[in-house]
This record gives sequence, structure tokens and C-alpha cells, in this order.
Amino acid sequence: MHRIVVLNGPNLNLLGTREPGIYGALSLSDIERRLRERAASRADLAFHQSNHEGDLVGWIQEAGLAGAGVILNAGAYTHTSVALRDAISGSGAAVIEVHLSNVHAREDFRHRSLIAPVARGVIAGFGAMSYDLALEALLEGDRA
Ligand code: CA2
Repeated sequence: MHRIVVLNGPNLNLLGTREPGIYGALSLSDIERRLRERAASRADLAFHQSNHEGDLVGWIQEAGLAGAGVILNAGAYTHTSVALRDAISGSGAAVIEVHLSNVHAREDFRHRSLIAPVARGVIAGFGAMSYDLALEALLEGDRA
């Protein structure tokens, strides 16, 4: 069974409450539910959210040690965090960076990701489906 850890960074706990025009109407629990339905018997999913950078660093390190794939929406830390980048490269975890919104169609400061160069790939702009696509990419990548 493939192990996949889904990590969500700061403010993503607010999904579904505000800014539906940018992030969609689904809550993070809704996203978790649809991802678990899609994964079904194909992957063993763990799902976490934290507003604290160190929590995300810890979960990435654990995933690397466990050989689990990671779907990471690092939120605003995407654009600022050397610590998350170092955790990914240092742990060897296979990470797919995801975003609900198309960050490249937004403010300039969202165009730069410190994580993208050490990620397997980046999926942005498809709302909750960004997570679905990342799941498929991780499962397909394991078959390649
Ligand atoms: O599009 C994404 O998934 C982002 O990672 C979301 C982050 C943003 O900083 C990134 O640039 C792109 C922000 C998440 C904040 O989510 C909220 C949801 C509802 C209300 C307020 C914030």
C-alpha cells in the first residue's frame, strides 16, 4: 500500500469560510473527504494542517524516513520558507507542491516558490482537483 501524507500550511483551515472566488467553496475537510474517496484502497492517506512552519518541517522529515509521498500545499510558506525547502531536500521525500489558485495569475510575490526546485512537480490553479492530480501523479510515478 502506498503511503501518502497530505500537508496543508497556514490559513488553509479557513477554506470554505472566506474568499471562495479565489480558493473555492470547499472546506479542508471536504477536500480531505474527496481525496480519501479517490485514494480508496490505492493509498493509505494521512492528512494534516498547521499554521506553524515547524510542524510542517517535522511531518516532511517523518514522510522522508517512512518513504511516504507528500502532497504539500505550504500556503504562504511556499514563497518564503527556506526551512521547508531544506526539509524536502534533506529528507529525500517525494513532494508534489500543490495550490488551489493559479499563483502565477496573482500578485508577483506569489510567482516565486522556494519549494518548487526541490519538488517532483507543481500543480496549481485547479482548486480541490489540484490535490486529486497530485495523488494520481504520485501513484503513477511509483509505477514508472
Ligand atoms: O492557492 C493556494 O493554494 C495557496 O497556497 C493558498 C495560500 C496562498 O498564500 C498561496 O499563495 C497560494 C493562502 C491560503 C489562505 O487560505 C484562505 C482561505 C480562506 C480565507 C482566507 C485564507
